[in-house]
Amino acid sequence: MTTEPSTPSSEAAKAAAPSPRPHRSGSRDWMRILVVWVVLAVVGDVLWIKLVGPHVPPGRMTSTANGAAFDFNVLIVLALPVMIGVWVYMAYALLTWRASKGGPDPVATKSSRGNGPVEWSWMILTTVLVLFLAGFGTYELIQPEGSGGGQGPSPLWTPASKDVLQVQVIGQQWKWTYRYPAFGGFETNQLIVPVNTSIAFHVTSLDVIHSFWAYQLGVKADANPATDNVAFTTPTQTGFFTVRCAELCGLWHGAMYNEGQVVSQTGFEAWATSTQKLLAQNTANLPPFAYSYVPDANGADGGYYPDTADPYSPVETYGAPTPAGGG
Ligand SMILES: [Cu+2]
Repeated sequence: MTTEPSTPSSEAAKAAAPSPRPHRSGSRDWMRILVVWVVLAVVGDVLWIKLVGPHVPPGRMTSTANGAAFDFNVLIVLALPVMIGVWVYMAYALLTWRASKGGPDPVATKSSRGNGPVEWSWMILTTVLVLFLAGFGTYELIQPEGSGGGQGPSPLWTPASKDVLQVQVIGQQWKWTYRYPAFGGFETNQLIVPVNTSIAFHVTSLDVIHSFWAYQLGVKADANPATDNVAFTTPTQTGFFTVRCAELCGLWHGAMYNEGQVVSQTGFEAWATSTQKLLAQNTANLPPFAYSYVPDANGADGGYYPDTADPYSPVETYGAPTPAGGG
């Protein structure tokens, strides 16, 4: 294409004639953008996967934590190229298609008003991406462990394993206690769980609403009074984890935390049987194990009772039978 010298005397001719070159985008521009974009997107994704991916919270301590970290990485690996694409396009446009002094008017040309291929490919690509992520997210919510985040008393999605350890989590102003129905229903403020074992946390509350958040386990479930909220996970590494209350529950909400531990299966067995013996006297004075409780109404005993007005089915379909005397 030829360029026409611009002089004051040729104003009319200039208005009638198509705009002169430098600011029209051609296939060479798109090729350059594509190459820069692909290179930067691949570099960005590889750097993320190698350097950041392995350290993404909440870590790799359980199946659910692993799943959350994996999902986060998938989102980033798909989102990074989109972000880099926008930046590359913007930088290229600013550098190449900007108006130059004495040059043609940059908004006078047809290509500045729209570009069919760019608009269509942007719409189709982003729609496919968002729909794919919606499907992916839904699938990831239920695999591999069922409802990691707590799904009420009868979860739709349960672990494949039938051998599930039941651990009850009781929120109360302002601490967490735990009961182990498979070991006589003793109650302790220590949360000890075995590695490589499918665990069902039965989360409930004795007073206001709390939220059981075992950070490194990747488990967070509402603790509501008179409710048995179930969350599944399988620890895959031993070690310590923190438990916090994640629902503003009163004056000492911020102090409502403790530390739990994932131990070996034999270590757990030894701890649970010895604690059952050690606490036998206490357990005898506790209300029988149940999946939810009501607090002592007049506070005379300072205790709580099995929730006999439980609106839910007393038959547990996903694990332990209803304990004797409970419900
Ligand atoms: Cu709380």
